[in-house]
Amino acid sequence: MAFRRRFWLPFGIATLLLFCYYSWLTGDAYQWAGAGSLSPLTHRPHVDPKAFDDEDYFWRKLPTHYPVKDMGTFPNGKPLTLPKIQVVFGEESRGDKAARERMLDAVRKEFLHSWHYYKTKAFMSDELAPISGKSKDTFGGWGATLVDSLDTLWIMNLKEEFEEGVAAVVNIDFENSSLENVNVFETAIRYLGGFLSAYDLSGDQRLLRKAREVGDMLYKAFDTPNRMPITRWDFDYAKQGGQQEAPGMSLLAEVGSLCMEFTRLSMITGNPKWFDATDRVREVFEEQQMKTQLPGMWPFTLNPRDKIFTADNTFGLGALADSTYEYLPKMYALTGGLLPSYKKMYEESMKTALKHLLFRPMVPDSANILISGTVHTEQADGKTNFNFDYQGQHLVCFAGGMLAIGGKLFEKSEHLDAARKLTDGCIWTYKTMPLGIMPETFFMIPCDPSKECHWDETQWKQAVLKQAGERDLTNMDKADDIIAKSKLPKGFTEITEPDYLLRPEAIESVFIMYRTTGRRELLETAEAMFNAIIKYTETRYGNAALSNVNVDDNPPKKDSMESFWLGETLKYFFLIFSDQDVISLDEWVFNTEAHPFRRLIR
Ligand code: DMJ
Repeated sequence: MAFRRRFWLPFGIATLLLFCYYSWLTGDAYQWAGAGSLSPLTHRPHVDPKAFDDEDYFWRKLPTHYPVKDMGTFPNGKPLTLPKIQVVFGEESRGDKAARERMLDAVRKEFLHSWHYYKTKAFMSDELAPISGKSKDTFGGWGATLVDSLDTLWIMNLKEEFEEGVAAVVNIDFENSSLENVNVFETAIRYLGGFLSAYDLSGDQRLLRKAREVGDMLYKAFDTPNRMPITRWDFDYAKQGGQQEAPGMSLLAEVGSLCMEFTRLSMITGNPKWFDATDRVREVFEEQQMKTQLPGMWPFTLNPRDKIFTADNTFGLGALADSTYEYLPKMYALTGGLLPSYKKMYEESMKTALKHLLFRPMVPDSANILISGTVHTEQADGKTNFNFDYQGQHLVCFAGGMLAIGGKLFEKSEHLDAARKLTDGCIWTYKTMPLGIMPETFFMIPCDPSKECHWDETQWKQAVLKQAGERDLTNMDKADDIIAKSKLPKGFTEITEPDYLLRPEAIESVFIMYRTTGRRELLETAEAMFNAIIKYTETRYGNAALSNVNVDDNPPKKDSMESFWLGETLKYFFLIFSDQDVISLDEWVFNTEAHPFRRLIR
């Protein structure tokens, strides 16, 4: 016995040491580097501080005018066990699997078509012009399409192209910009988000270094007296060390949706400064939330200079606002539930949105769908009146996915119900349009919520007349004339912007609904959407935005392919046909540009 014990002791110690060394090497250990608390992150590569901690980097060395005095830190404690977001998928027949794999090939092929021409004709520029084959710099000239595409390349298992991409991004120079005025939000979601996600997936330290460079650059936009960010940022002035101030007017989405990227960067590097920067913004959002003209929600424009968000009276979930709301449940998921303020803000905002913004449109097949509109408040005689725009937007299609995630995380069945109906509203719109593609913006007629919702042709025609500004709502000939001239499908009262800009929001929500419900018919929906989009957008050099989807054939194209086509739209199309454990929503959370970040999980 004594011999055995003596023999096993050194062996046991050696094994333990080996295990510790391995854990240190792979980073497969507890980590919220530097911020005080230890949290388990699986499959985290080891972070070598020397690889990214360059004290001499230009944006880091620039003197700070308004230094932070009381740097905030990430909360201590273990991440919570949060409810599962994804459903457990059942067995799949061989035929179904084969059909899915065919779609994966089709999506990958389409990606490679655009990628190939981006590489040969526009590499390192922000965008490829898909008709002329020229290049464009629209987002600082730092290779937006390249950075936005890196994680898609990884996910599609195009590792050679990924390697080539990583080797190229190393040379991006964030000390100079092709734009005088840099959009901080777009830079954060596309570049910082792109680098962080590609790093989270691959563990390549070169990507972390680039993320830190962008992070240090953007951090300078927070060097204002009250530490609120400048959203449209004078790059050269900042570079020359100018004294800055937050603007008196900024767009909601551009102030409210920097937190995921900044927080993830702090989580990985262990430097709390980025977390601290957006946590100060969060404090103001929380403080102002119930004081606005539609308590619970924030208006489209804010005043960061004075930290007052009460002046504007227009509210919605779409353009100008969207990702602020999207990031509330996602921040909670990202940080393992350690920031309850985001849960609270999400719950308050959705209580208001569900009550005041969603409407059921009157449509010929009486489909039970929802659309999210826009509301203008008006204060009169101590009362708030609401003026509603029954407007639908492609951009607002993200909301189904957001409510599905929030509904699962916070166990709210009414959110799951709204998520389904909102996503079905987008699917309905795709199906109803002549090319099978949803337009950018349109108007519809609401059902009266106090009555059963049935199609009424006369009521629709009256709504068309009203939308056109006609006074005589009985003139049915005039209504027929407008309907014929504008080619209005039944249910729509106007198609205000008939473009399709290669946007992802509809397939994003269809993907999230599929992962959260397992409804197989969503795969058919995705296939139909994909086929329609490819049929009409494909060009010799890539895929082009369409300027009118309300035609029977040959939609006119624009010489534009935004980076989100490869970064978002095709990624979501690929993921819906992938196995459910490829970027599981229980391990990853997407930023608003579809870049998956690793969640802090127990
Ligand atoms: C993307 O850049 C992001 O999703 C953003 O939040 C708004 N929409 C575009 C794509 O449509």
